[in-house]
Amino acid sequence: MSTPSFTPRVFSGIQPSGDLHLGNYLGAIKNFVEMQEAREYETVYCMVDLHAITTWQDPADLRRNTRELCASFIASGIDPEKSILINQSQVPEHAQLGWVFNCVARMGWMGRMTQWKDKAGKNAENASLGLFAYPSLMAADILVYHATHVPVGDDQKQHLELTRDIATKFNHDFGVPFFPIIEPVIKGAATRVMSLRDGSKKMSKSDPSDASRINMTDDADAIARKIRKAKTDPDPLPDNMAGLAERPDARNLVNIYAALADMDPQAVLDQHAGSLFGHFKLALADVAVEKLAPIAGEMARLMDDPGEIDRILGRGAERAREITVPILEQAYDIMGMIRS
Ligand code: AQP
Repeated sequence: MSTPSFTPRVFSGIQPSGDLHLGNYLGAIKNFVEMQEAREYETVYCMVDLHAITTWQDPADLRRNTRELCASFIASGIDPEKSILINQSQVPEHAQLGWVFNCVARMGWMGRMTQWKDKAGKNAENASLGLFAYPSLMAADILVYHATHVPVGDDQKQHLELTRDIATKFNHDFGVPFFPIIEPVIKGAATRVMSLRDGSKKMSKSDPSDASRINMTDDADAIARKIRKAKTDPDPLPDNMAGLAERPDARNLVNIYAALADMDPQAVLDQHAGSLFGHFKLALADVAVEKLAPIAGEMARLMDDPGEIDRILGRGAERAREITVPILEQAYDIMGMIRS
């Protein structure tokens, strides 16, 4: 099979399941903006509402969270003219190709996903079938655009491997190099932002403690308070990263500082070696407030006009379908489905 060349295209998405946090911003949204501005790719960014409903979502909350996620994308610098900005359920080809991939992917592949094991836990019998099939819909989200690059946080690495496996199996089964084998883009100083209360746990919207994360809607006071209360240790900052190897809480704060200030973590230590955390946290709070408070303010302004957000998403869906309809049609044709 000779490999065709694909248009360099970026796709990534975030679930509108509420409490968008600093991990989502540094692990994903900040890179989305950088890739948009690099102008090396077409960029498509998505609110994945069909993924959100793999666990229970109150309808009013889902509607509000989807608009709020859209507002956070725009407030962070995603320009709906430069990028295609969509809500997943408004582009039906995602779910259609998702079904095809349910028939390509194997049960064993899905059962090995650590996110499935973590989220279903001991109660797998009661988890939704959608939660189990989540990675196959994620593969469809990406491949229905023939996307080539996918910026995500470190926790999504395994799902992207599975996307590559699904594309490879489809191409092999039908003897056509139809789907690209995607490249994950996991970059920055904070590909895995950890909880402010426990440096061994990922910062996550499902953590019951609000103090464990900085939410993108937090105001300057809340940001500074949460950083002040973040778990640390009594030792001063070392002068190199090796000195943080056994200090996950301290390392997390240094990485967050570096990612927010667009610095290398070592450069942060060059500036702050010898400081105690009382002092370093003040500096970190300044950087965090400077970066995040304007985004929260702009999100609030955009949320005052939900009609405008809906218009942006409607226009995004139209532009997206110019890409997704022909790709799905070709996939169906390759599989022998009658197109007339
Ligand atoms: N802590 C994190 N550090 C770096 N990146 C992160 N991402 C999420 N948490 C971190 C990245 O954000 C993007 C959106 O992911 P999602 O919509 O699948 O949400 P999620 O990963 O389910 O987010 P949470 O907060 O972790 O939700 P729960 O608590 O439900 O599991 C992805 O690119 C992800 O890597």
